[in-house]
Amino acid sequence: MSAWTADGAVPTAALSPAGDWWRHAVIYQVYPRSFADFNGDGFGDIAGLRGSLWYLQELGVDAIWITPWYASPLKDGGYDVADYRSIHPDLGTIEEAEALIAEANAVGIHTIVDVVPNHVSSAHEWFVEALAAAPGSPARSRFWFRPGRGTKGDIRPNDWVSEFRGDTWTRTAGPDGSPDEWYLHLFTPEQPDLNWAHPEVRAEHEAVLRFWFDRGVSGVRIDSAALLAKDEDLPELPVDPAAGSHPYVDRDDVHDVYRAWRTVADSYPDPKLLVGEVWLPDVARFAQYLRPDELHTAFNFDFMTRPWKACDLRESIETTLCCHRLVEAPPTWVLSNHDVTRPVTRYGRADTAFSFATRRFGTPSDLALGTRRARAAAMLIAALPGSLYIYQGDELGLPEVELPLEAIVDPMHFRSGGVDPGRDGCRVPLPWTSSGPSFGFSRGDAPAWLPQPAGWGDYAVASQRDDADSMLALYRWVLGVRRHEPALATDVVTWVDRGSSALSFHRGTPDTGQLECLVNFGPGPVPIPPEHQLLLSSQTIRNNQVEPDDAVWLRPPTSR
Ligand code: TEU
Repeated sequence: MSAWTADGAVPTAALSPAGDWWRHAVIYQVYPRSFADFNGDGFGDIAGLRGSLWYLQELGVDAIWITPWYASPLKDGGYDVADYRSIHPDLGTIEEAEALIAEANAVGIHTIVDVVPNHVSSAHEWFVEALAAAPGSPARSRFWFRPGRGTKGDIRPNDWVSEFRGDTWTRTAGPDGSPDEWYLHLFTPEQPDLNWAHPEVRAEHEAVLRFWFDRGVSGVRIDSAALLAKDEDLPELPVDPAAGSHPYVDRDDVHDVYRAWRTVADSYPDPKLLVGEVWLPDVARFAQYLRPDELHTAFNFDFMTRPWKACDLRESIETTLCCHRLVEAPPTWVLSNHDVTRPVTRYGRADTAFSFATRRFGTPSDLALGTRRARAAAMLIAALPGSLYIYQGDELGLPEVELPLEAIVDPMHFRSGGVDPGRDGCRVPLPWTSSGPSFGFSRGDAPAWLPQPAGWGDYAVASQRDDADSMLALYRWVLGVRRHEPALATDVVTWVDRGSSALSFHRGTPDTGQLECLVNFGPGPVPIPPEHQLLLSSQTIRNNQVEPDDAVWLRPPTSR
């Protein structure tokens, strides 16, 4: 069988001009191993992405962010990078990556690649060299090697807890096999942390940025961006650290790194975009990363993790708009990514918030309800000012998959002692056709690298593409209206009172024309206000009412 392909002509478009395209962009996150497999081995590849650009054009995105595609032992889905200048052989070659970037650029799609500066793979040549070198050697000083505590050195240097749970130190062995120093890893032992006080670490990453910028990428997504700088004494965690004084989260000197990166990014004629993965509860500290000489944007995890409640989401929107305004950075809106539970599943649960700490097997979800809410959520975020991120498959309404235990590969699952199902459930390969051995994901007969559940074909691109009621059709409408609607190009958000269970705001001004977005979070219907023209709705509107968990975009009567 062959993968389903578009029959229509592929429209051509020029890349949007230099400048601040990213302020209003729709950025589609590609997890390449799970997107499309054209060489037929069961792993998605660059060929599959190149051959599917038509789909992203049709969807109407401005850019793609590609999660790590580099050489890697895959101990953490590629976030253990062994070599930034080569592509993992399952995915393709550096020449194919260059061709993809050029082809995407030619059809108006910017490319963003992932950079993982906090750590490298234990297979990276620097770490291999460090292990072979003696304690105190220059090769070890690029990492955090320390002697253990206690008379035998067999107690780890401190008790920091891994971002993936468990401890953060692994003991090495000397050439004769005897126990030696320990090294720090905030994630898995196969991801040793780099020492960002070391000039070679800084220089190498700036060279990596140039390597990819020179190949035509428009920006980088920066992994775990707030974790790089460390207190060189590696002290135990204080009980209640003051902002900026935590031993490794959000230290003040991390900003020097991004100021230097901004200089690199701005040295190009078409300035390059820096997008930070910054998980910080303190919005004022978060905003500091977005000062004019640092990152351009950062993911809005506050909004992403909130429950499906009008007051919570309104509070998050207000805080977001306010903290970004202070530094004149555009907000971003994110419903999910490759680390978190899919929205249609999350929004159908009793607890609709997201937290890494509470993920459990067998959590029930009402998928019909979750899907209804995810449709409304897509309309809500697309109506807000700033840029949007869409994680691959959310536009198809894919649910989180609970994989059989033997299929799980995510270290988060294993490091939780098997309690947390981990993140594989949102990384299951996309269905392109309603039938076939891998639902069109693979052009060969190899099974998809993560098993697709029965019924996966119901979500296929081919089945949704011509169905006006599908999630895919809704996303295309939403992005199409967003692209052309002058009211949505402004920064103006004016709240409108439609009752306590609705969230409603106007965009635009009398000059641009206005658009009202109304989302109903309550148990009963909300009437469409008189004389408002319906532009778009997340469900078919009956009796002029917005039903619970639905959203509408309206044209107010005084507008235009
Ligand atoms: O995720 C970072 C990550 O896991 C942290 O956000 C962490 O959960 C947070 O600091 C908790 O406060 C990125 C990638 O998105 C993920 O896929 C990788 O596994 C991870 O980095 C390690 O590179």
